[in-house]
Amino acid sequence: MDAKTMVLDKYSARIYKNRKEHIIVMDGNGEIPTIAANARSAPGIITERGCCYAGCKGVVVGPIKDVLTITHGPIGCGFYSWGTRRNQAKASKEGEPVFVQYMFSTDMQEPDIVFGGEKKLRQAIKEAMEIFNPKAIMICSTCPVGLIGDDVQAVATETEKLYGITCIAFSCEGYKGVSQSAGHHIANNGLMKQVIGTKDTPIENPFTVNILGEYNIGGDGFEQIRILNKCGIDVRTSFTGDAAIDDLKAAHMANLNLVMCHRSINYIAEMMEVKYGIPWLKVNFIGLESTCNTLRDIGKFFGDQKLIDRIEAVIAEEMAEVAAEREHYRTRLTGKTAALYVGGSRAHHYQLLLNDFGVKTVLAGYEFAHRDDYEGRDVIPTIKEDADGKNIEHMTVEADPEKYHAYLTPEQLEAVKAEIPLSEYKGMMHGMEEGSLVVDDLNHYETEAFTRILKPDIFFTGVKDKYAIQKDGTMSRQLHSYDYSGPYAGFKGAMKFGHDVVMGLYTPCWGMVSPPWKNRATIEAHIGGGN
Ligand code: CFM
Ligand code: HCA
Repeated sequence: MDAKTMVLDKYSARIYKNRKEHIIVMDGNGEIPTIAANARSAPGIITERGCCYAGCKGVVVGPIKDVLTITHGPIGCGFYSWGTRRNQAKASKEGEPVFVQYMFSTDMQEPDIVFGGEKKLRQAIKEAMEIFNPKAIMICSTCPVGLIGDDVQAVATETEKLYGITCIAFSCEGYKGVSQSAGHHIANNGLMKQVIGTKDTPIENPFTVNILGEYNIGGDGFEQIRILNKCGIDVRTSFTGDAAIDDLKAAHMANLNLVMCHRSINYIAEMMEVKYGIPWLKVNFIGLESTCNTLRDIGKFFGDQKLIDRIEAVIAEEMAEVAAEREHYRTRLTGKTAALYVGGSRAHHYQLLLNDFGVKTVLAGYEFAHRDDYEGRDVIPTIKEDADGKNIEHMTVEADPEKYHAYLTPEQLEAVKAEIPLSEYKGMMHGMEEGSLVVDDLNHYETEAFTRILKPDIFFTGVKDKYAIQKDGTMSRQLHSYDYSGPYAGFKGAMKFGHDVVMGLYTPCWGMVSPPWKNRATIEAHIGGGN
């Protein structure tokens, strides 16, 4: 029996039918199969997914450093999203605030659920103004807020008038989507409507970009900006790692958007292109080869010979600097195998970094990606409207008569599109080897089962399953938080990654773990009811 059949075999007929569409065995003939994605998780299954609030507050809104974000809801939601992704941030200049290490919440109690929570929200805003005097406040709603009908939008409008600051409310109740993905969309809409384009700070350098979908986990964004600056490219802002609200407001003045994590930010990328004329380029700073390709693509977009030469000089210098260290890790890692299970883009990006060190991927999956993230952007017209789509506004924008600007003429843009991934990305399945598995919404049972069958040397995943995997005798590293290491992006980050993986794999402890399933009988049962 192959791995997929062995794992599915334990399911009842109902769950089998559901899950079989989410698990693909790559056949290596170059054709990209269809996968079921962005659908509700099977009831009763222990999924690793998060909620809509996590996607909006935890991922997109939370990292904005000088905005005070209030979680309107019971304390658990705020606690869960309190700095846990280790988004790094430093003050833009002396005296400027950084709020990311705080967690602000209205701490709703039963009486607030019964009598309404708006009063408590107003009080929280008043306290926030008195103690911190922020230039902007964002409100993120959790499940009960939507259920009892608090009008958070009205409170935000009132706050703007009362205190003369920017205040935005996000109705990102956890239940609004099947996963974090819905929250990304809601956050994107809010930023597009009320932030981007509201401050016209001109750029000083024509080679000025924004980095979209970079949240500065472990300082990844810092390393990307270091490299870009060295090439002579300015970064107006990241979305939203280490971002300052005033820079986000003036993001529409940049000449190119670089898209790191397309899953979480493609909505803004597309809308900024239509409204402000800024093309977007899919980039990847994870992996040495990927970083070099990305830099060369940016050079091609701007088409300036001096810039192109500078980029080549930076690549040569940086690659020479890491050459010996890379070889050290490569000799220790070549031939090892890995499984990766992360949110919506890292399971792809990190396969390329692993390739740099000769590590083969045997399984890769996403928590909440859509079909295009697996299969490639060209399948978008064939995707059926999903559960999230019905709950979330599909914003349409038009060209802004005053702020629209184009760095390239339409003819130049077409010509350069033939060479670099402008407005497009290939899905994770492209390039995955014959026999490797792609699994959408991997659950706890499948994680354990696939680990035992495929026996990867290392399983990259998150906090919910890392320890179960390690107790099973397989090394696991968190690709969300980097286990508080990093950065892993760019040239220097790739070395840090190689270092951490070698350190972990060459620790003798893995051979000493004796998982219970090896020496004790385990209960065998079917999952999902039935027999
Ligand atoms: Fe994008 Fe992210 Fe990811 Fe993501 Fe996330 Fe994240 Fe992630 Mo955790 S935005 S999809 S919603 S790269 S929080 S910084 S690590 S699951 S793979
Ligand atoms: C989230 C955040 C998360 C969780 C990480 C994990 C993150 O999905 O709400 O499960 O280890 O990166 O912090 O993805």
